[in-house]
Formats: sequence, C-alpha cells, structure tokens
Amino acid sequence: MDRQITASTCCYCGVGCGVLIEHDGERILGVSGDPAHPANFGKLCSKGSTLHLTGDLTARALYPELRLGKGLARSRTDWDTALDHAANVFAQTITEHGPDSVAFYISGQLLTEDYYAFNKLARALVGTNNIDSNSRLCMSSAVVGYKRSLGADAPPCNYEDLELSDCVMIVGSNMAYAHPILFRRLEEAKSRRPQMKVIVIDPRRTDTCDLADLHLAILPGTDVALFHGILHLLLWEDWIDRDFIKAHTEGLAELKKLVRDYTPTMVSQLCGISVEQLQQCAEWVGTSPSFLSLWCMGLNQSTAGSAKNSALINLHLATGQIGRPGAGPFSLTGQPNAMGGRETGSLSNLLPGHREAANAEHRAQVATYWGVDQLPENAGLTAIELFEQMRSGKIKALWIACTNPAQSMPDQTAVREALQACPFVVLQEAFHTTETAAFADLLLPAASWGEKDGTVTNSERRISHVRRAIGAPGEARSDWAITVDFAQRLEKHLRPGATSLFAFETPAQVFDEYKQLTRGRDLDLSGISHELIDQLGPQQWPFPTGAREGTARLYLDGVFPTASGRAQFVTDPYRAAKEQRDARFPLTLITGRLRDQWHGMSRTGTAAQLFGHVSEAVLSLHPDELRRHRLQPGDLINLKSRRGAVILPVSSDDSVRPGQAFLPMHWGDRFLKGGVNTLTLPAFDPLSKQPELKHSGVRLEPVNLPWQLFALIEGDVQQHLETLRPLCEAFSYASLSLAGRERPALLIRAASATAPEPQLLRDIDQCLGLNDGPVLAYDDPRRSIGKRVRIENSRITAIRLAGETLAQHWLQSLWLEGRADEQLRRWLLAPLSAPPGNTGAPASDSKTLCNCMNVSQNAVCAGISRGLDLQGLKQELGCGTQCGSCVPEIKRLLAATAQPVAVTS
Ligand SMILES: Nc1nc2c(c(=O)[nH]1)N[C@H]1C(S)=C(S)[C@@H](COP(=O)(O)OP(=O)(O)OC[C@H]3O[C@@H](n4cnc5c(=O)[nH]c(N)nc54)[C@H](O)[C@@H]3O)O[C@H]1N2
Ligand SMILES: Nc1nc2c(c(=O)[nH]1)N[C@H]1C(S)=C(S)[C@@H](COP(=O)(O)OP(=O)(O)OC[C@H]3O[C@@H](n4cnc5c(=O)[nH]c(N)nc54)[C@H](O)[C@@H]3O)O[C@H]1N2
Ligand code: SF4
Ligand SMILES: [Mo]
Repeated sequence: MDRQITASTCCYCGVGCGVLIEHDGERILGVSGDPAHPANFGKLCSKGSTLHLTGDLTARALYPELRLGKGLARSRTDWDTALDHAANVFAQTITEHGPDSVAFYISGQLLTEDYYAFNKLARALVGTNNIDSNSRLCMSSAVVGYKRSLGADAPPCNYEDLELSDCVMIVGSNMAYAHPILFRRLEEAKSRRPQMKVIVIDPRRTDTCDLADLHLAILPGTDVALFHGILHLLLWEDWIDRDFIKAHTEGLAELKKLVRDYTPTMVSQLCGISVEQLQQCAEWVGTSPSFLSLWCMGLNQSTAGSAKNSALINLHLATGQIGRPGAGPFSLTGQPNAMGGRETGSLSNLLPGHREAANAEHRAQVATYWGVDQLPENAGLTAIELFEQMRSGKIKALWIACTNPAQSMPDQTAVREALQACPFVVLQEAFHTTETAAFADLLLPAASWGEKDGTVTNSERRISHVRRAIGAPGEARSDWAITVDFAQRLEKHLRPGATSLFAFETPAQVFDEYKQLTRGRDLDLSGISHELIDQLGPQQWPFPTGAREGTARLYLDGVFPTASGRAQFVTDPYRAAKEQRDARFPLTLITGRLRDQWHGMSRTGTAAQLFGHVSEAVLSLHPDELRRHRLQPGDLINLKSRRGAVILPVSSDDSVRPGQAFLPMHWGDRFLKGGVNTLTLPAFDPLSKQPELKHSGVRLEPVNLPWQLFALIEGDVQQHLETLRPLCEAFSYASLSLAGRERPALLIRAASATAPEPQLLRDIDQCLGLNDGPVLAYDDPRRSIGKRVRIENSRITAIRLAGETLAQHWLQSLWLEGRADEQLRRWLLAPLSAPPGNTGAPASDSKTLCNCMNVSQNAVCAGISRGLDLQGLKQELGCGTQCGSCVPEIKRLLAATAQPVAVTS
C-alpha cells in the first residue's frame, strides 16, 4: 500500500498532542506533530517524536495465552477458549463468593470507550464497585481537591492561559520532562514577555527551574505549610480580593484562624526556605494582575495530597484568581486519558458523568439508564486496598488492563505476594514483557497506539479522536472489544435470556451511549460525537447538545457547582509526610520522571536511543552526602527502606539537597533487580486514597560485591533481554539497559559477593553467542576472571567480562565506534584486566543531550568552550532545533560555564 497519513493523538502524557502517523497500512513509518491540533500546533517532544521507533514486535503480546494451573507455564490459545474460560471462572467465583470477590484494575491510558465498557461490566453486570484504576496513584488527590474546593472535578483553565498569565506557579511538577510541549509554550511566552514571573516549588532543582525567577526548594511534603504561609502574608498585606471572596466563596473566617499561626518565621523553618523567598513568592501571587498555578505529582502523591490541592486552590479563591484568562488552579493530567477515566467514573468511588457511587440518587439515575434494577451499594476497593485484600485472599479473580502494577504500585513485595495469592489473574496488555505478565493466568493481547479507535480527554478538558492507522499485530484486539466480548459471555451466566447490555459494534456506539450520562451534568458533553470531532476538531467540554463550540474556561460568572453555588475555602492543617528522616532512615527518597522514559518502559524501553539521555538506574545524591558516606560516583550501595532494599550505583548530583536522594520511577524489576517500588510505601491520603510514592525513608548501606559482570550483545535486544534477565537473578545487583542507535545492544552490569557457578556463566555466554564462533577469549579460572569478545566483520558484536570489569567503558566505546583493532586483540589475549591507557572511567558526559539530532553532552560542552552561545550551538551542532526537550539542559550548561557557582533561586 502507498504511504498514508492518519491524524491521531500521542499515547503518552496528558498534554494530548495531535500526531500525524505516516504508515503504509501495515507498519508505522514515521510521526510528526499535527499542525492543526490545538494542544501542540505541530510540535512533539522527545517521546512523541520517537513513537514510531518504539513498540518492537518481539515485545508485543500477539496471542491469548492461558495457564491451566499455578506453577505451569502459559500456552497459546484462541480467543473463544480464552474468553469462555474467563467467563466461567468469573461466573463461578461470583456465584460462590459474591460479586465483591472479583475486581477490575484498569488504567488512565485506556480510551474513554474502553473505560465505559469496563465500568458497565463491573457495576451493572457483575454488581461490584471493585473497579479502580492506576489514576489512584496519579490524579485522585486532584479529583478530591477540585471537588472539595470548587464542587466538581473540572480543571477550569486552558493551555492559552499559560501564555496569558503574569505569574505562573509550577508546583510539584517537572513539566520540562513530564509535559514538555506545554513547557515549550511557557518558554516562548516568557521570552516574549520577560516580565512574566515564574515560580517553581520543588525540593529538587529540576530542568523546569531553568525558567524560574524564583525556585523554592522546599523540604519534601511541606507544601501545605507553604501555601498557608503565603495566605498568611496575603491577608496581612491585604493582597486579597474582598469582593470576590464576599460574592463567591465561603469558609474564609475559619481558615483565617488556622493560617494566623503560619507565620513567616515558622513557615520558612518548616519548609527549609528563607523568609525573603516566602515573601517574594507571596508578593508575586498577591500583586500580579493574573496568577496561574500548575501542579502535578509533587502535590498529588502524598498522604496530604487532598490538603495540598485545596490549600493551593485557597490562594486562588483569596485573590479572586479564577474564572478569567491567565488565572486559575490548573492541575496537569499525567496520563493521556486520566481525565476520561474521571469522566466515565473509573475510580471505585465514582460513577459515569461525575457521579458518586455512594450517592443513592446517582446510583438510581445510572441504573435506570442502563436498564438494571440497581447498582451495588458496597464501597469499592481503591488500588492499595484492593491489593491488600487480594493478599489476604479476599479477591479471587482480578482483571487488569493497561497497567503494570508489579512495577508501579508501592511496596512491591506485598503487591507481588497479592498477585501470587490471587487464584485467577487476567491481564489485558499490549506487551508481554511487563513485570505483571509473569503473574497472569490469562494474557489477552491488546491493540495499542496507532491500532485503535476512540477518544481521550486531555488536561484542558479537550476531547480528541484517537484514530487507527494500522491493524493490530497477531491476534491483538482493541480494549473495548475485548471487554464487550467478555461481558457478552459473562451475561450468559449471570443474566441468561436477558437482552444484552453490551450490544456494541463500534467504539462510536459506545461513546454515544456514554455521553447521554453526562447530559445536564457539569461536564455535559452530550453534543460531542466521533463525527463531530472529525468535522470541527478536538473540543473542550462542557459541550451540550446543540453547541457549536466547546467551553474554553469555567466559572467565568463566579458560580460554582457546589450546594451553595460558592467555592469553598478548605481548612486543613499541615501534616508532615508519613516517613520523616530519623536516625535509622536518615534520607528521604524522592521518585519521579526522566525526560525520555515512560513509566515501566514497556514501550520506551524498546528503543535504544531513548536510553541515550539517562542510560541506567543510578541513585542521585548531593555531593555532601557522598562525602559523608565516603562514596565515589559509581560505587554500589544497598538502598534500604522499611520494606525492602535495592542495590544500585550512586551518582553525585547537586540538584537534590543533602538529606535527600532521587531515583527515577521507571526502573522496575526487569531493568533493575528489585525495582524502585520495592522501597516505596503504601500509606495513602485519607480522602483520595492516593499513596505517598514521592517520599520514603531510606538509608545507604555499604556492600561488598567484588565479583562483577559486564555483558553487551547486539541484535534482537528484546529477545536477549527476555532470555538473559532471568539468568541475572543469581546476582545481588543487576542492571539492564539498551545502548546504541543504528545497531542497538543490550547491556548488563551485575555484581555479587562471590563468583557464580561456572554453569551460570556458560549459560550466559550461550545466550551471548560467546561459546563458539569468532570469539576471542581469555580465562583465568584461578582468579575467577574471564573476558570474551565476539568479533564479526571486524566489529565487536558481543562482550562479556567476568570477575572484574575495569575495561567495560573502554570496550563499550570500542563497540560504539565499531573498532576492533590490534590493541583490542593484544589486550584480550593478555592476563591484564585494566584497559590500555587511561580509559577506564565511565563516560558520564558522553550522554546524549539531544536525541533528535544525536548530539552528546561532550559535544555541547566542547561547543561552549569554543565560545558558542545557544544560537551558535543550535546552528553548528543542530541540538535543540527539533523537539526542544534538551534546551533547558543546554541553557544550564551555558549558565554553569558563565558562572561557576550554581545559583538556586
Ligand atoms: N517523560 C515522562 N513524562 C511523563 C510521564 C513519564 O512517565 N515520563 N508520566 C506522565 C504521568 S502519568 C504523570 S502523573 C506526570 C507526572 O509529572 P510530574 O509530577 O511533573 O513528574 P514527577 O517527576 O513524578 O514529579 C514532579 C516533581 O515533584 C517533585 N516533588 C517531590 N516531592 C515533592 C513535594 O513534597 N512537594 C513539591 N512541591 N514537589 C515535590 C519532584 O522532585 C519532581 O521533580 O508525567 C506524565 N508525563
Ligand atoms: N515510585 C513511583 N511509582 C509510581 C509513580 C511515581 O512517581 N513514583 N507514579 C505513579 C503514576 S502517576 C502512574 S500514572 C503509574 C503508572 O504506572 P502503570 O500504569 O503501571 O504504567 P505503564 O507502564 O504506563 O503501564 C501501562 C501498561 O499498559 C500497556 N499498554 C500500552 N498500550 C496499551 C493498550 O492500548 N491497551 C492495553 N490493554 N495495554 C496497553 C503498556 O505496555 C504498559 O505495560 O505509576 C505510578 N507509580
Ligand atoms: S508532550 Fe510529548 S509525550 Fe506529551 S502528548 Fe505531547 S508529544 Fe506526547
Ligand atoms: Mo500518572
């Protein structure tokens, strides 16, 4: 087939950028930004622009697979057998143990139609509220925040407000990495209007701080104290909008009593910032003509997540900064369709159309619409509670779709025990490689991005059409279709003879049924259909029947969807994060995102070039902390929390403060033995039930792992990862990653206290193709040392160093440069371990800054020392000229050369 273009939507973050997919009907060949899409106007970030390089077929789930008994391997089956079996097991479990013995754990990355089908399945057919989603780990504090303060879960702003605002407060959000296209927009606005003030509130000095006029590096978890401290000053200085407060709010009197105690001195101490910084922040918030706040997981993922959200919204209510251009509290959505999940009621406590499962009237409305007698009354389990109940045996069948809980949930030891304990686990997944796949009794292959049709809602309430470009590989099917097919089979058991509740043939039909449940509600989108979006482009709700355009901003009239029509000041005192630093666990572990990886890396982890920016799991510590622990960058440590431990190398990083440590959230057990969430805690916010993934008490323990392994192999990296990862279980430390661009390779670094059984090394060598063929080898069994390199057509194609690995970085660079020269041969055949010359150091600054143009940090630094400025670097090296994701980092390097001491605020 000829090359074609299909306009669709990026499957990563909640910015919801439009993408043009170039394909030939079978394969996706390229992507570019859709100039007509109002979320991005043609731009894409480093993740969006590499979408076509990800999704390796080797890693995709292609056929249904069924395990017929615990301990047995899964084997391939057909869809009929798979879904009939699932319907039998679910029906039997429901009959024997009741509807609340089964549960659904779904995802903010499903499409609205998928969600709706799941919701109806759980509540109307099964009769349980046990349906929750990974948005519980992500947006549920924002949901509670909006509802408590404003009356409905509706972000009032839009993206244009970023350009129009005079003061933008970015709090608990690293938007330079996590919402890059919005960050580009803010960068441009600020360069046009430099007088615009940008405040960043984050314990770490992130790339987002590059744009900040003021960075408040508050101590982790102290946001509520900070916001109350700001309000204290707003009241004191009379920087408040009395008319707005009087006309449109209630509850300030009580809040005033609370914030009276949050004096500047006390707040500056609690938050670890200066009084001057606090005052500056309050002045800008209180005196700027317009004030916009943007926030994300630094507020939500907290045992005080709901309080943090409302304390921030309090500032908008006190200053009347809501319901007009450039102003308002704007929660940035994480996942591409977490909004759609909230709208369709896909958290256990919600129902479709922004309704409440606990509200009898709401239940009756939905039951009537669905034509069932009633909806379940029992409260449904939220994510953390669900896995706890499963661990204790109360959940007997679990259906997981589009999420990877064995990587992303906190307290992994308990989560994996729960999955192990559950008699029947169904996993609806696009990739068979995830950590959770190992626990699935039934694996159902799902169509993924570019292969499915439906809608998503982005951060600014805008609904886009996700269009299918190519067919799904193997026997993979769309999520809504799998769900509907299963539901129809389950109906035969649970409602024999009744008319089907699931007579859907297209996702557009699912949408049309769903949208009627929003009629007359705050989010009324009954005027939208797939066809309408195709005609008019993506639209913002509310969009009631008959409307010709969406709604750009909410609450312009100051009327809020609360009982009294007034917005509510919420009076919650500051409560510290659950795990405070103490003598046993003296560091706070912060987790968060990297620029080029997405969550558990099932997709981004298939593209070697996305490892160019950060190549492997390392723990970031302030240089003082390294000195205190007598550590050098690269040293391995045992990072221990109250729940578990992970061994990994440390790095020196002055963007974290002493007393803190940072670890990216992406490294699950597949890429780093144990995975980051072995350490994190399941404690959650009392209202939102969102866990405190951002702060865990940890300590560093020295390790003595003198036996080390380094391996590299080119070729089908996903296949290699799958065969080699299980062999790494024997080591105490194991980190796997990809490298290279044109010729990707799998890299393994591992260590243990003593040499492993010789058979294990032989097995590893077998997988690496190092047992025969054009292999140069040197073995010293006496010292348990050995080195092997495979050279084909004068190129290194595989390496294995065992015992010690002094030459690993040298060998890796020879491989990268395609060099297999005499020097290598001489080194290989000699008993020496150290590389020739002084080439043993890790090439830390060889990282790729600019992924689009493949420009390394080395090259940028060399350019800077030649006197190039940003413009010069762009012209000469091309870096930063495409997606722009690397520009903040380049600016930081430029600033660091200009002034040797980095200035924090
Ligand atoms: N590249 C990339 N982008 C993504 C994703 C991804 O996986 N990769 N995931 C998407 C999803 S689902 C989400 S939810 C978003 C998340 O987007 P963000 O929330 O912006 O990302 P994080 O890095 O998780 O956390 C943001 C910041 O919170 C800071 N922080 C930690 N504790 C506190 C605190 O107590 N107070 C304050 N004020 N700040 C704190 C951290 O230092 C961190 O820099 O990203 C979305 N975009
Ligand atoms: N320590 C720590 N942990 C965290 C966080 C943190 O900041 N720190 N952040 C939390 C947050 S905010 C989030 S959102 C979660 C994310 O955690 P997860 O939801 O576990 O993240 P993903 O890896 O994106 O999982 C989505 C899965 O769906 C699969 N998939 C992709 N497309 C499709 C499809 O079309 N259909 C189906 N059925 N499957 C598909 C992917 O292969 C992938 O395995 O992680 C949370 N965990
Ligand atoms: S900002 Fe990047 S990841 Fe997010 S939707 Fe746009 S292109 Fe995709
Ligand atoms: Mo998220």
